Amino acid sequence: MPEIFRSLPKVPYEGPQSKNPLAFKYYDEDRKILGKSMREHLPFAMAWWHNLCATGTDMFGPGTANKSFGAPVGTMAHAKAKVDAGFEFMQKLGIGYFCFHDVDLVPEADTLAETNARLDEITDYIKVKMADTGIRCLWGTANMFSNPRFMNGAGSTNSVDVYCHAAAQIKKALDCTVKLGGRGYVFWGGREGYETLLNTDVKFEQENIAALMRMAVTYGRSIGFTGDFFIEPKPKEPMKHQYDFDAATAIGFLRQYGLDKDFKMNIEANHATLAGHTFQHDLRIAAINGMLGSVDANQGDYLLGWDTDEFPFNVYETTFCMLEVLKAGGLPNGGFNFDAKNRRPSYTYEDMFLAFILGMDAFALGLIKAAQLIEDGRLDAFIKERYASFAGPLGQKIRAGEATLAELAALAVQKGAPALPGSGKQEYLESVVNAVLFGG
Ligand code: XLS
Ligand code: NI
Ligand code: NI
Repeated sequence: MPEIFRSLPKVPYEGPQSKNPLAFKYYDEDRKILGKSMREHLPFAMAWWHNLCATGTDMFGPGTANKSFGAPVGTMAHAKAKVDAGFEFMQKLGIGYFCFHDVDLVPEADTLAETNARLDEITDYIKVKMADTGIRCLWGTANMFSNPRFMNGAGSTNSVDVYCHAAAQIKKALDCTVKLGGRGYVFWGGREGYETLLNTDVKFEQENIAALMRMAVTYGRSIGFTGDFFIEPKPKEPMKHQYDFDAATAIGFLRQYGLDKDFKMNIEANHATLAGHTFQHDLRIAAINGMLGSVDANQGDYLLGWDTDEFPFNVYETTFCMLEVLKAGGLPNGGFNFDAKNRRPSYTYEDMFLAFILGMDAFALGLIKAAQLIEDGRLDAFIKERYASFAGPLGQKIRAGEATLAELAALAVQKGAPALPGSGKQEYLESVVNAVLFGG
C-alpha cells in the first residue's frame, strides 16, 4: 500500500514547550487524569465527510484542496483510496474512531440496489482495515439532505415516495453501522424543518419524523444494534427553521413521541451557538436529562451567523465542555467527533494534520483544566453554598414536593420580608477560572 501522507510522520507527544508543529503539546494519550488515561477520556473521531471528502468548495468558488488521493474522483477506486488515506491519517494522529454518512463512503449510484452493493463492498474493505489497526466506528448516519429529492427534508417531506427512499437509506446505513460495530447512529435533521409556515403542516411533519425514528429503532434493535441513537440538534442552516432546534427542544420531542429511552443527544458546539446558547448550555441541558450522548467537536465564529465548522481552538470552551462531560461521568457510547474542516486557504495535507493537532490539543488542555477546576473545588463549593438555604427543614419539604402554596404563603407572612439572596459572585468565579487556566 503506497503511503499517501508520505512526508508526514506519526505525530508524537512532545509537551507544551515543543516548537515542533507536528507534535502534540497537551495530548499525551497515556497520561492519567482523574484515574483514567487521556485516550479513555477523549475518544476522538475523524469525520469522513470533512476530512476525506470536502475540498473547500463554497458558493463563490471551487475547492482548493485535492482529496483525490491518487484515484479518479467519483469511482470505487477513489472510495477505496479514501479508506486508505483515512486509516493512514487516523493511525498517524492516534485517532481511535471514525464517523460517516452513507454517501461519504461511496459515490451514490442511480439505483438503491447499486448504491447498496457499493456500500457492501466498501464496508468489507473498511472492516479489514479496522481489524488491522484496531480503529473503530463511533457512529454512522444517512445523508438525507444533499440529494435534491430531500429538498423538503426526509421525515418531514411532503412526498411519500421520498419518505420511503429515506427509510431505505436509514435501513442500509444502520446495516453498515452494525456491520462496522458502530456505537451510535445519528439523526441530524439536515432539512427537517421549513422555509415558510405558509406551505407547512408542522404537526404532520413532526409526527412523520417521529414515526421514521421509531421504525429505525425497531429495525436497529432487530439486527442487534445495542448502541445509542442520537439526535444532533441544530436550529437552522440549511433550513430557515429546523425542528431539532436545540437540546431542550429535541428532548421534548423525544419525550412527546416516546423515543427518549433509545435516543440521546449529539451536541455540536457550533450548533449550540447558532441556537443562541453557549456550547456548555446545550451540554448541560442534555446531561441533566440523562441524554448527553456524544459531541461534535468544533467551534463557530461569533461574528458569522452560520455553521463554520472550525477546528476547536478556544480553550475556555473545551474546558467547560470537559467539565460537563466529566461531571456526567463520560460518554458511554459517544466520543469527540471533529465535525470540523480546514479553512479554505489551508489546503495541504500538512494542514489536515495541523488541524487535528490543534483540535486534539485544545480538548486535551480542556480536560486537564476541567479536572483542575474540579480538584480545586471552589466552583463546586460556591454552588453548594449558594443553595444552602434549602438544606433546612423548609427547603427539604419543598424539594420533596410536600409543601403547599397556602402553607408557604402563611409562613411568608410570619417571616416578614426576606433578606436579599446573597451575591452571585460571577466576577470572583471567573477569576478562579482564569487562575486555574493560566496560574501555572
Ligand atoms: C451539519 C451537521 C452534520 C452532522 C452529520 O451541520 O453537523 O455534519 O454532524 O450529519
Ligand atoms: Ni454542523
Ligand atoms: Ni455535526
